[in-house]
Amino acid sequence: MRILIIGIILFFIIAPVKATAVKNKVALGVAANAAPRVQFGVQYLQEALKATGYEVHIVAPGTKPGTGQFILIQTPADRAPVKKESFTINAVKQYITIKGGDASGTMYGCFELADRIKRSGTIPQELTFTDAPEMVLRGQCIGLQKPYYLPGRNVYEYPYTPQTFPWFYNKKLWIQVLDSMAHNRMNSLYLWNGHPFASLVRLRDYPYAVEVDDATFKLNEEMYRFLTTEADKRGIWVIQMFYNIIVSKPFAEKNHLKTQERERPILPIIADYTRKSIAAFVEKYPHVGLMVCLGEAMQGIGNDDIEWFTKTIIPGVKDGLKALGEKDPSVASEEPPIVLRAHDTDAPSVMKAALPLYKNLYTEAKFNGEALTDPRPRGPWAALHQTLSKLGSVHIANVHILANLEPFRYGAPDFIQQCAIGMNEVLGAHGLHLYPEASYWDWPYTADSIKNGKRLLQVERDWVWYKAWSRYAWKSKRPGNEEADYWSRLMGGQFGVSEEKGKAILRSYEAMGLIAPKLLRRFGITDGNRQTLTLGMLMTQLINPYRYGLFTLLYEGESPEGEMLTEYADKEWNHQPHIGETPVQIAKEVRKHGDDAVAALQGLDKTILKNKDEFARIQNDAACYRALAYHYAAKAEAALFVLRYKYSNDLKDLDKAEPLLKESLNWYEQLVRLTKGSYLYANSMQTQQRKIPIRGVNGTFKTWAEVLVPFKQEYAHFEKALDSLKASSKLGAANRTALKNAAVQLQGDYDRFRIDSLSAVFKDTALAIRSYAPELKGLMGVKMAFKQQVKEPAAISFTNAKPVKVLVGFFKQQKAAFTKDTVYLKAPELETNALANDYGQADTRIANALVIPGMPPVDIHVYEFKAGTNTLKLERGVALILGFVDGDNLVPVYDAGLFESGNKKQVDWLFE
Ligand code: GTR
Repeated sequence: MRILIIGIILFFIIAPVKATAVKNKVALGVAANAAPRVQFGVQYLQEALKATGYEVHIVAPGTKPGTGQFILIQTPADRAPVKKESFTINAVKQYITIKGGDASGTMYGCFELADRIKRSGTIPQELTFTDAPEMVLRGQCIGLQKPYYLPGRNVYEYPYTPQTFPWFYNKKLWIQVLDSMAHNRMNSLYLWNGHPFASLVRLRDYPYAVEVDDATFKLNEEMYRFLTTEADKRGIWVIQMFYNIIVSKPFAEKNHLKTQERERPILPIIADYTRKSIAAFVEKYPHVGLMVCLGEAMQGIGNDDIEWFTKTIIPGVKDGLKALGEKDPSVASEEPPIVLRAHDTDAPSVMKAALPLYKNLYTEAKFNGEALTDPRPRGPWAALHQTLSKLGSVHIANVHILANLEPFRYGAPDFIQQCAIGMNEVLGAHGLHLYPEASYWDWPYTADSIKNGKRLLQVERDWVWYKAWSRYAWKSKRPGNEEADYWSRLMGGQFGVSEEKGKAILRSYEAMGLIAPKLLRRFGITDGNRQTLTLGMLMTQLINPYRYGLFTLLYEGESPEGEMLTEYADKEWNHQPHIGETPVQIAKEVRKHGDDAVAALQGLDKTILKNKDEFARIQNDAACYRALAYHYAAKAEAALFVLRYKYSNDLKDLDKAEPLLKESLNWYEQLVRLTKGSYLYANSMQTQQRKIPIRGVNGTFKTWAEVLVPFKQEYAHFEKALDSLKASSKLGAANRTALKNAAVQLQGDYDRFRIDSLSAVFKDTALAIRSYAPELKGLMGVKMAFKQQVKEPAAISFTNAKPVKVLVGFFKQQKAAFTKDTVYLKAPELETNALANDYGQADTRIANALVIPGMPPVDIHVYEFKAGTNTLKLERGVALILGFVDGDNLVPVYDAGLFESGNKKQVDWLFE
């Protein structure tokens, strides 16, 4: 017994001595010729050990471990096949092995051990740990794009130059970004651009196509090599994305073409130029992948996308490979990977045609459109992903532009984790392609307004965003309590406070993180960046979303089952049961999330030890989110009373809406105050593509202060309308005057039709008008041939002495958004065609304007032309040309409510 006690005492005396001795020296066994990424991992481990107080020596891996601490780092070549990027750490007393399934795995093993040592302050003496990623591709993207168009250029057209993208040439910044990606275990970096080739390769047959000067060209080559080498060292694969069909400006000018034109067929010269550009790129940068967007400048209907992919792009890659093989036979057999985007194309059909030709193909589709709304997409949207993920190639879920999160911070790990689980379980995705959290078009900066004009970096401000997505892309299912501890520790650490206080910060982030997804999926017009959610919505957008080109997929595929405001009001009035998530429920929930977000941070500011300014900004974001939530909630409730009035005709319903509308306006004013001085803008895409709540041309309507003006106007209008309604019950119907035919000389032989009941509208069918919006009466339409429109694009030339507007009727498509309708021409839509507003045609003017029995409802858009000889070009697909009116004729914007099944009353006039 005595001996035992002495033994125990001795053990306690000796043990710490021994531990200190161990802490002093560590030998790392690494091969001198280890792969660069292994060396990168070793370097990180070495730094962690040094920072914890160890003395580190690198020795040959075969060195016999002595008495001290030894860490053997290996990528054994002879192991049974293991998962890519996997690793195992084994620690038995002072002997540790890190074994990677490949060089990346070994690097991640080094990171894992280093992080454990940093956390505990000591080297583990007993550990068996194996890890491998769930998602094989974990990537983030950076846009070589700007918030505005470059002079004389169109959307996506941004040559790589130091003037436009100074950050692209900043090596220090790249290292910071790549380091943070590597430590988050991201393995792919996508660069987005319309037509990057003319900044990176010079073609023998088209030397004039290069669109940067010689010095810049050289610099671009240097930067591209630097970037790909540094990325590779960190296990990151660079992928260059491009849109089709865009050509360089000098190429377009020399060949008298437009740089991009959706209506044009595939021209041999463009195909040849593109094929050669791709070949030259593959030859020059064989380790860079390609991501292909078969849109937005290609014809929507027909087989152009399949043709282009199989006859231009894939052959271009093969040509490049062949040329490479002739120079260096060792790389000839490796097919560089091609990622096909499902955006604006029928990806399943394209893949079907392409897979027999090329094996190394990946697919990619947007997760929740251009927003974050729902972890588990449904319906047609989920079906697209599922179809693609079953092809046998790797399918990647793309968290695209976050149009509903801009510009505030987003750091709700739980919501992100649910999304990663949804990607796996629902969509079958094995890859993640992550956009910046906000300010995509303004990389590398955030929208925060900081003293002295300083800018914050996205890579720093949005660290939670990047860390959380990568963490759950690596492994999605992790116990909730462990996750809460993990994030609380990190968040507390950021501000030098305890884990307990970190928990409060996490609570705030989680609450904030639910507000924007819920708001958009219950009240939004679109999942696209056509709408900036955080700027609010007009009342007419809430009560009549159809008029603004409602993107129904948002509700059918990217939201849990539930009801829109209009459906809810209809069911209430008809005493029908509600289904799923309701607007009333969401109004209540978001108010609570706003309160929780603010409350969790209350008082903490006094205890913050580090990064005080950033903490104050998070507090401000929480207050912004609360104001936003209350603003939307009150406005949605007001909208429900307005919608009720449609059925009840009872002014008391409008009376009930009034104070709620006022309340929402008050909250908006608060948002204006909170964002003034703290944010430069709400949205980073500041071109005319943005429409909701207010058109954002030339950088306007990007702040809350600007949008407050129309919000006040609609409130004032409503008050007046309500007063007059009370004074006289007559005011309901707005007076509308008929539009007048303009004098236009058509070139060619066309039959015309007069808009009236029973008029036949096509040359080759008996389809005829039954009813029409009153202002269309008497307009002279042009009879098109239905069958021909299905097959070919249409072009009508005409001469007009004065400016004219052409009214074009689009049939509402019946198919899901990702497939291409094979009959009807899709109305110009900025979600899939960024040029859709060149003639002012993007907006629906008169919705549901005609009834042609047997045909879908018709929306009218207007194309504006100057005096002279003009050509209206329409892509393939059936549409109506309903007439020409003088340019100064006001075509009203409203919903005529004409459906085959009957008329529907509108109340938009109360607000405008
Ligand atoms: C459009 C969006 C563009 C771009 C594009 C795409 O809807 O307006 O900014 O993101 O989608 O997916 O490439």
